[in-house]
Amino acid sequence: MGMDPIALQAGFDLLGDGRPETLWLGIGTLLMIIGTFYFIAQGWGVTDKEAREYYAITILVPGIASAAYLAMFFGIGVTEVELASGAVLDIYYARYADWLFTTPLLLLDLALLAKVDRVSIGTLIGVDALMIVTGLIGALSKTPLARYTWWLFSTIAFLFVLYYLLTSLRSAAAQRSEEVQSTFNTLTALVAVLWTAYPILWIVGTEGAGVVGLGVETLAFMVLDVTAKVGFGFVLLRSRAILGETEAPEPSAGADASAAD
Ligand SMILES: *C/C=C(C)/C=C/C=C(C)/C=C/C1=C(C)CCCC1(C)C
Repeated sequence: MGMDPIALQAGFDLLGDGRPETLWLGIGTLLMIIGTFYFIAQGWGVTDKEAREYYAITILVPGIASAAYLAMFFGIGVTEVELASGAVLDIYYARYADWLFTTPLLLLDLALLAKVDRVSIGTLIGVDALMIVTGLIGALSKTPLARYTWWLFSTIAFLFVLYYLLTSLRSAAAQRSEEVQSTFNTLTALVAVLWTAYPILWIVGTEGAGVVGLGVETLAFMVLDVTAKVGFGFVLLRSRAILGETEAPEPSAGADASAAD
């Protein structure tokens, strides 16, 4: 079993089942688990009510992704799609299950920072879910026309999400403290750049034109996923922006919360 340059480029068949991309899926699993436990350790003992909300949401994101990556590593959540041309594609659909839950949670973090109302949160998350589901339909489609049409549908939904973040949410965030504004702007820039890479990778990768092979594509999705989840959480949870506006206990909080630190 020599490691020729091509094998190095595409990954390494760790499980011996003919899937060299398991190297990247295995590394992705480890990094997501490390991120999850790092955030848990960081959040241990945090008492601020608002901060705890951000911790709960942000810990769930790499937690869910750990499960999806581990499943894909073991070959669960992957299916063969036979195209009209006769070619057969390996589609890791577990990604879409991961993204269907994790992208709304990431957007929820931003919506909480901006303090927008429930209708705005619902709209943002609804359009985001539409983006993921239409992407999945595209990945499972059999003809190039169908695949590119669903990609376009999903990409339009994505542009709505981005537009909403950069307009409504951004102006809502502008009403809040300096700390919140700067964290919101950093995270939104991170999302704008990283999330834009997903539709591009999909269309040049095996789901689209096939310019990029499955090994390189799996590696690139892994780097994007880890940065968009663990990197995002790292920036958010280190910021003082997640602390409640007043440290004073609410009237209903009970006697134990009234002792000032
Ligand atoms: C942690 C995972 C994240 C942040 C995933 C984000 C995924 C996207 C922004 C995916 C977008 C897609 C399109 C806009 C069109 C093609 C299909 C998708 C699902 C790759």
